[in-house]
Amino acid sequence: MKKYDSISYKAVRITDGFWKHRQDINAEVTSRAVYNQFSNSHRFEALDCNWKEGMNYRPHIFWDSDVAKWIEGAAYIIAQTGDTYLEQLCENAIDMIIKNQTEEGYFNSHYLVMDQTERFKIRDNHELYCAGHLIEAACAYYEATGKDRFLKAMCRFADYIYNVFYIYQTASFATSGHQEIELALVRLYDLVGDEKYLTLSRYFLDRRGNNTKDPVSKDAKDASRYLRQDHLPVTMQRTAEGHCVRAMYLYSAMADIAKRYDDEAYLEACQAIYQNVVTKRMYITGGIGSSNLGEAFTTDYFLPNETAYTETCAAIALALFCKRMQQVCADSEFADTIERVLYNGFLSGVSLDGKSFFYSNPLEIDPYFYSVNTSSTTKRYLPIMQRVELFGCSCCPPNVLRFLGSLGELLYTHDEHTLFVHQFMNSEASVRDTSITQTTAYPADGAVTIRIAGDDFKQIAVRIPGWCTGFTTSQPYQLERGYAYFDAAAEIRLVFDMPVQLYEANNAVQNNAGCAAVTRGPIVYCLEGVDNGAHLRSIRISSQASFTPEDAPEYGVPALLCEGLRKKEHDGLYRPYSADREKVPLRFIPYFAFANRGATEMLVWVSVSE
Ligand code: FUB
Ligand code: ZN
Repeated sequence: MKKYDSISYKAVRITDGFWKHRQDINAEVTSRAVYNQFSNSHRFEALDCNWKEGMNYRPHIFWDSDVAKWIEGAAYIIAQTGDTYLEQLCENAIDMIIKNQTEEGYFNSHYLVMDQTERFKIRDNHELYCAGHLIEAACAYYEATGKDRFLKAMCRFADYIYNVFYIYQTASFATSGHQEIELALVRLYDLVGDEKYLTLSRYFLDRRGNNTKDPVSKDAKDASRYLRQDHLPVTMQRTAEGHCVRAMYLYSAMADIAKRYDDEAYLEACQAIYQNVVTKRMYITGGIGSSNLGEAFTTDYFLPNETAYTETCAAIALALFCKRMQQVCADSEFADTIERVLYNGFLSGVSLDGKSFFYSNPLEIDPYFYSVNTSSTTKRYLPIMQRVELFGCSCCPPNVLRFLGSLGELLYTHDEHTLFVHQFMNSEASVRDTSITQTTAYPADGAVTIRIAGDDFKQIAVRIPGWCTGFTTSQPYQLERGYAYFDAAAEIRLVFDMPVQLYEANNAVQNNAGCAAVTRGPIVYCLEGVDNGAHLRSIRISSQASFTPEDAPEYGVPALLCEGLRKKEHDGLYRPYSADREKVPLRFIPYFAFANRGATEMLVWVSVSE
C-alpha cells in the first residue's frame, strides 16, 4: 500500500486571500461567538459537575463533545495566533475536567451527575463519542501549547476505556453508538506512540457488525443499519449507510487503520464506500445526507433539494474521510471532493460574518411552504431558512471552528520523493528542509505559482482539479490519476481555465431533470429571490448563456450575471400552454453565501434549454 503523510496545519500558514479572510473571521469572531453561546447555555458550567435537580439546566449526554470540539478549534487558533484569551478559556475548562475526572480516569459531565450507575450501559448515549472528542481536543491542545496535563488526563481516560471494553469487557455494549472514539484513538496513538490505543481502535472496528453484544434482532438490525453502520462487518461494507456523520467518522477510522496496519481489506471497503458516495449519494455541493430521518443516507440517486439534510458536520466529516484517503491513495478525486465540500456544502454552514450557522444546507428554498402545512398528518421536514447562533443540538458550530482552524492540513501530502499539492491557497509551508510558497487568487482566478526552496523532493505532483477542462503550465509534466507530476523545480506555474460551466445530474436524479447547476471553478452558484424575484423555478437559462462576472468583494469570488427567460405570471391556476416568456437579467451568487440577506427563495438547479 502506498502511504503519504499530511503536512500538519502547524507547518502551513495561510497568508492571504479567500481562506485567510475566513480563517481570520473564524479566529476572531467564530471562536468567541461559539464560546459565548456555549457558556450562556451552561455547557462549560456543566463541566464542573455541580448540577443538582431543580437547576435551570440539565447536562445533556453530548455536551462534552460540543465543548471538546470548541477546545480543539481554539487550540488550532492558539497555535497560529498565540491567542492568550482563548488559552485561558481552555485552561478553565480543562481545570474542571481534570478536577472531576474519577480515580479510574472516567469523565462525562452528564453521567457524573445524572446517573453514575448507568455508565457504559446504553450504547446510543454518546459516551464513547464524547470521550473521542475529548481525546482529540487534548491532542490538539498539547500540540498547540506543549502543555500536557489535559493529554495525560485523556490518556488515563483512554486507558480506562481500554480496560472496560477490551480487557474486562464489562460494558453493556461492544462498539460505539456514535463513532468518533475510533479515529481519536488513532490520533492519540500517533501522538504518544502507545500501541494499546491503536489496538483498541482496531478492536472497535473489527467487532462492529461482528459481535453478539450489540443488538442484532431483525428490527434492531434495521435500526442499527440506519444509525450505526453495523449491518455487516466493516470490511464487508460497500455502500454508505445510516447516519452520515457517524458513517464518515467510521470510514475515517477505517482509512486510518488501513494505513497503519497495511490492511488491504480495510482499504478496499473504504474505496468502495467512497465511490458509492461520490457517484450516487452526494449533492453537487458536497453535502451528504438526503433524509432528516436518522440524519441519514438513503438510497442511490435520492437527492431531494428542498428537504436535503446535508448537515454541516456531515460535509466536514466527508472531508475528514477524504483527507485520510489521500494518505493512502495518490488519486486526485479525494482532494477534488475535499474542494467541493470546502467551497460549497461546508462553507454554506457558516454566515459570512462568522456568527451563525446552518445545520442543514438545502439546495432549494421556497419560503411560502414554511407558512403552510403541506401534509395532513405530519409536517414535511424543511430545513430552517436562516442561520442561527445556537442549536439545541449544536454540533455544527464548533465543528466549523475546528475544521477552519486546521484547514492548512488539507493542502499537502508527501512521501519520500514526491510532494503532493492538493489545494490552492496563498500560503507558506515547510516540511523537512523544504519550504513551499503558494501565490494565487484562487478561487477567484485560476493562476497558481508554487515556489519550492529545498531539495527534499524529486517530484512535485499538483492536482489538476476535476472541474478543469483546460490548463497551461510553466514546464512539462506527466499526468497520472489527476496529478501533474513535475520534476522538482524552484518555481512551477499553472493556470487553470475557469470559465462558467453548467453541470447536469444523472437521469436517475429525477428532481434535477431539465435543470443545470451553474459553476465556476470549484464554486457552485445559486439564484436568490432577493436578486431575482419570486418563483425561481419559472426561470430558464440557455445552455449557451454567456455570463459576466460582477465584482463581489463580500464573497471573495465574483457574482455572475446573465440573461434568462422567465414565464410571465398569469391569473388562474392553469391555462392553455403559451410560449409567452420575457427576457430577464439574472444574478447568481456563490451557493456558500446564500441566506445572508434575509429569508428568500433560493435555487441551485435551474431550468435549462438547449
Ligand atoms: O449525535 C451527535 C451529533 O448530533 C451528530 O454527529 C449530529 O449528526 C447530530 O445528531
Ligand atoms: Zn452538526
